[in-house]
Amino acid sequence: MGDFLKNFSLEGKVAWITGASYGLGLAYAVAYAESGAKIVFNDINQELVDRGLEEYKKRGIDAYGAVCDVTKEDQVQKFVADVEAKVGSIDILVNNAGIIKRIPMHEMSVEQWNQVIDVDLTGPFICSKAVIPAMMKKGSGKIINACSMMSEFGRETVSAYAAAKGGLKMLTRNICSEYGQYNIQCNAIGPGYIATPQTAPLREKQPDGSMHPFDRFIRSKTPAQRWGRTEDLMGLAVFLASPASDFINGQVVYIDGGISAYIGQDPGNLDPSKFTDIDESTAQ
Ligand code: NAP
Ligand code: GCO
Repeated sequence: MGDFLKNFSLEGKVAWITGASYGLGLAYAVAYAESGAKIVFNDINQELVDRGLEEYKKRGIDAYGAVCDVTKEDQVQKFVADVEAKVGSIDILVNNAGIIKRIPMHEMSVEQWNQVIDVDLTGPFICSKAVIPAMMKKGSGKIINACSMMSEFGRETVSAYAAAKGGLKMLTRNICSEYGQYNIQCNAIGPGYIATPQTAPLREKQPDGSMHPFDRFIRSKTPAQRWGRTEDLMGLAVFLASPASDFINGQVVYIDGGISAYIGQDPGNLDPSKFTDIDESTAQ
């Protein structure tokens, strides 16, 4: 065999995944570590960072983790300086940290709106801004943003989240436009409905033991008729961080079991006996 597969290796790279103590961020980091990268992560408080460090240790991954709020530019600049001194210059940034507030728009306060925009849109701006100068100097870099179905679609109660994730799609294109000449690629992963703590309220069983109505709704919208698993996203995350994707820039790639290609079916046609249940203990 030739050297082709080496293009997918992250050997020697430093990868910073924001908000990666659990959930999708943890899955990206595990995939990167297995592909040879050194892992750096932050989270919003020490308890979460400790939880993350424990998770990485359990998997034999020597990760660097520290508290850093992605909405605070001074904290982010300090985090990046510390990483440069202790681990090395950042080659790969995944803007994963995110929050959602499910509140009807006419009942949402400006403060709640701003919180979501701050974490989900301004956070990626602040973190990208902090790593781009070193990437320009080095002549290479990968930035991967966490887009969503809500980068394309709306739905009840998620106005701020949809506005932020739609904006993040355009920030992705703009980073590509501005920094492609420095061999920096900025792309986004657009997950469908993935089983993590963020989506757990949408799968909660009803008091009578039946499935949450949203669970049936999502299966009826998804040709695969199941929720995504964090492992479903690992291959794309590695590809977009690796030299194999060096000429892919400014794109959002959706991993959604087909949701965005499908008009959906009447939920009443589904046969729940064929549903594979989510093992919530793995939805972390
Ligand atoms: P998650 O389970 O809620 O994890 C997000 C992480 O970000 C948490 O550790 C969270 O801490 C942290 N965080 C929140 N605010 C932060 C801040 N200001 N600074 C630093 N860290 C912060 O989310 P997930 O489901 O893994 O999703 C990860 C990303 O993918 C998010 O951007 C999400 O919007 C996006 N996404 C998820 C899905 C899905 O179906 N799960 C689909 C599409 C897109 P706390 O625990 O304190 O909140
Ligand atoms: C919601 C969900 C979504 C997903 C995801 C879809 O309430 O509709 O939480 O927004 O988390 O972003 O891609």
